[in-house]
Amino acid sequence: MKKFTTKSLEEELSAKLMLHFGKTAEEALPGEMMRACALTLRDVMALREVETRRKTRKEQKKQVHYLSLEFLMGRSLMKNAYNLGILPQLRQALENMGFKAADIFEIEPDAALGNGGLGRLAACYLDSMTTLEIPATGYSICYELGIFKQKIVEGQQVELPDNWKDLGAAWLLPKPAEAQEVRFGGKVREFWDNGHLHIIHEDATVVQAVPCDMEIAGYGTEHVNVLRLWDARSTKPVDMSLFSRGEYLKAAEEEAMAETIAKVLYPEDNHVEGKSLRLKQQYFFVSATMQSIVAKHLETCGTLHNFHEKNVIQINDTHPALVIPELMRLFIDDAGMDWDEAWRITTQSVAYTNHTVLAEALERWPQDLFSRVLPRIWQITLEISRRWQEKVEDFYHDPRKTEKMAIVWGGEVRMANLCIAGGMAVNGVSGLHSEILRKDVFRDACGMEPWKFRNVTNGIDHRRWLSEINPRLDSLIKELTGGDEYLLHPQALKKLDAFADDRTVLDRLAEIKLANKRDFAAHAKKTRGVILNPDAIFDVQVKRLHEYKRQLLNVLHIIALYQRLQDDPNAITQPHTFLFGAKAAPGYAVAKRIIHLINSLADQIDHDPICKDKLQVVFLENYRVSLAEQLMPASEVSQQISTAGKEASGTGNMKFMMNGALTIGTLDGANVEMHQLLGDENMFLFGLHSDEVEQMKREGYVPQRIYNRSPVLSRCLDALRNGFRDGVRYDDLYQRLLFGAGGSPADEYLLLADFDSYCQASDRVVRTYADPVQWNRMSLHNIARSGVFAADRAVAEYADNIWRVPHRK
Ligand code: 26W
Repeated sequence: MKKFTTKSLEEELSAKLMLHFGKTAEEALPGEMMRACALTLRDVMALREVETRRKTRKEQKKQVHYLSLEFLMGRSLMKNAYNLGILPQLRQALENMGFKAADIFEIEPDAALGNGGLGRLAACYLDSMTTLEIPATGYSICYELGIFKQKIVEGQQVELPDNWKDLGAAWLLPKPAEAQEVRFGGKVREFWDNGHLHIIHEDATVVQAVPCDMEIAGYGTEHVNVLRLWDARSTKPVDMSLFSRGEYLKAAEEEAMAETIAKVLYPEDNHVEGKSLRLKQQYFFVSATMQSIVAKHLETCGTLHNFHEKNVIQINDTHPALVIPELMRLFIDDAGMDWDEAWRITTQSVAYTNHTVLAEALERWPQDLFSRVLPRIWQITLEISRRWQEKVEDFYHDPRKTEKMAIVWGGEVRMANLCIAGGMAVNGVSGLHSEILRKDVFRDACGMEPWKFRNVTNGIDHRRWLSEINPRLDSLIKELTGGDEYLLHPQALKKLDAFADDRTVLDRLAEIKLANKRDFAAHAKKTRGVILNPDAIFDVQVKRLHEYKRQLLNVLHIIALYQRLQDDPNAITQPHTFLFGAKAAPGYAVAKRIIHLINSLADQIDHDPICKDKLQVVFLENYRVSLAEQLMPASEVSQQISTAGKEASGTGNMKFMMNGALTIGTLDGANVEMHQLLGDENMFLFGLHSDEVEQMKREGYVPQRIYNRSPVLSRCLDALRNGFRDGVRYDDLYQRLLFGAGGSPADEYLLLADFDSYCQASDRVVRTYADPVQWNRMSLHNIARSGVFAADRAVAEYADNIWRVPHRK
């Protein structure tokens, strides 16, 4: 395989510029250069991909198919160059050709085909599956618009379309020859012929699914996998047969529907609405995917009887749950298998990961919508449901359990129960979360089939989230651990623990953090006009805006600090900067109010001379993968403050930890496991535990009592009502916390209950920061023990325990 040198890269880039844009390097625009880079790297990856595929087929290896409605890929140029081992050469080639390498990397838009944690997890796992040399393919929709771009106008979120494909499509390789047809609506007719039942799907609307492949290079391997993104096309530009029969509207309707299917990513995170377009998106990508997997399997093996031995379908939450009835349809209707065998193979092929326990995020589809849009899938789902219900009745003889575990019930189709019934494994994403699934959310199912329930604690791509984005820390780690072992064996980070008493090492850590903070401050100034003081504590909460994540708790504490400063201008000696980044789902009014509040508070503090060089609040507009990459290396405090029991895992927490930030957090999600590794002495824990949260709710929680008892808290809350210098009042938020509103109980997420404990933990943070040796030592321990949170470890667990596929060790 050809290995690039700076020189050969320059030649290759010049050739691409000439062939594709008719330009020399001197004439080329940065965007054109970025595309030339993509084309160059794609050539290498394409060759390797063909070779990987050839081997997989020849040796009939078992393959993993990772289905997700979301892949939050971010940028690819630096990542691919890094994994291919040519990042330094590419940088140099770009500089030699008269470009600033950083500008070329910066011009690439994020491929933001996801909302948050679940989508980014899928992207990290693609990297690890490839690096571990597992034959794997990711499948999703080629959304024309990714997650919206956020602008803050007068303190409020405004959503703008994210047209990522102009430049982003540079990574996509359309494969029209592998298109599939997906059928919606219409009627199902059954007839018997020769003792065989035949199913005819009539008058269906047919949408064409065209795959666009994005190649995924692994690190330190020639193995290349693919992310297959399905684009939706109308089968014919205009259906002339319908047209000539005078059914103009229907003809136009089909075209319009086909085009809307892949138009836009749903921006709701942890909240479902039974929208017909969303159901169509799910079936569209599931059906296209399963048809192509089944066809390829038949090509290589000539039979479907061993399908489950050669394929495993991992579904990322319930969003692709329709794989279960769709596989049954392909086996029964198309391949003529009987029900029992089809069910046996299906249930040995599919595995389901749950990512949330929030009731409003558990998918349920209205039965009338489901049966109208997917008539054949509905018939099959109903039969699955009937048989499952029989099994539950036989096992429990308890109508309450039958109801709870039912798939079709009360006019709805419950997707989580479908996944439990039709899958071989169900896993949560952290120890605590999996325990809550077993003991609470899926308790009855677990009682019946305990072997299905597992845990795989999430992980992140440590090569991207540490090595690539934090080169200073990467160098130090390599120097101290004796080489680049940690890149493929993240547990080698453990060796850093041995330097806990080495003052020069601790000083160097501090220097690195300061340099990263300066870089971030310079970047923030250049791109946003924000002035940051690099000597302040960089205290960061970045994640989707949701009440359970409790950004509002952070705000309340900052208001308390601000009021302390009003009383005593010397109350703060250490400058403290609170950074927020968060997108709110466009329809989530409360979340948008909290964004407004953060901006009102930021403005208030900005204009108060007392706060100068003491207290600052910054809302970072349009938080996204590429911004996270700038921010993580510069962060010092990581806010992970969700109500215990609600955050399934968190993965931002891991990114911060790996970059040496210290966590202030509750015992929730993966924080629990971080705490087991770090002990009380290396993180700042506070708040109720998940069982205490449950107990408090059972016993009747009355936030007003806490308000009445705590003068500090009541003063903070009153400040919300009275509003800020921009004239905006937040009485609505005050009301929500004290009395409840819109059907939700007062202070649903127990901010008031945890307020005191949070303030104390925050004071500990500041006191500890005043002792740099101790702080840096804690930071060192955090980095050293973050190896388990590498995606490589998580993917190896999936491979060993669920997928049963071999992998590189
Ligand atoms: C259909 C609307 C919708 C969209 C996305 C409902 C639910 C989701 C996801 C399940 C929300 C999500 O991203 N969950 C997050 O998944 C991460 C990866 O496992 C976890 O680390 C986070 O704790 C969890 O909130």
